[in-house]
Amino acid sequence: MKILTLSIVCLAAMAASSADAASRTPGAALDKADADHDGYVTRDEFRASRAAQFQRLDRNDDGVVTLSEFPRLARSNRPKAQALKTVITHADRDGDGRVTRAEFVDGPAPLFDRADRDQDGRLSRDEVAAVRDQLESLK
Ligand SMILES: [Ca+2]
Ligand SMILES: [Ca+2]
Ligand SMILES: [Ca+2]
Repeated sequence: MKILTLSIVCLAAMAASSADAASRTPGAALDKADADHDGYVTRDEFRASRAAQFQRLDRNDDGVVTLSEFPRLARSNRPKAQALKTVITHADRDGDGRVTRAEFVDGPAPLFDRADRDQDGRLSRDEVAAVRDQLESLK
């Protein structure tokens, strides 16, 4: 349950940091990850979407994300700042207060693992829909 909560926070932060209104829900973030639009989100596509996400979070483009990159967010929007803090804390596996690209992009993907019910390494529309329902029922 803890892992699922983290995934939700993670996706919420992903959605929050995106300027694209269509990606403001966790489910939409997953839909968006299907880069070749074949109806399946593969592990590579999921990873690529995390890489894109990292790029958006890394505002000064130094390959490291820290909370100090979001001074305005921290002041103006508490829930988002809290979500971001949680994401950074969990992604920061060596605990140095900075999240590197490797920590963020190559870290474990509990949401993907959980959503991939038949464990074929890709998420079908049904699998994405099921996890979206789950996430939305927890709101
Ligand atoms: Ca795909
Ligand atoms: Ca770190
Ligand atoms: Ca699957």
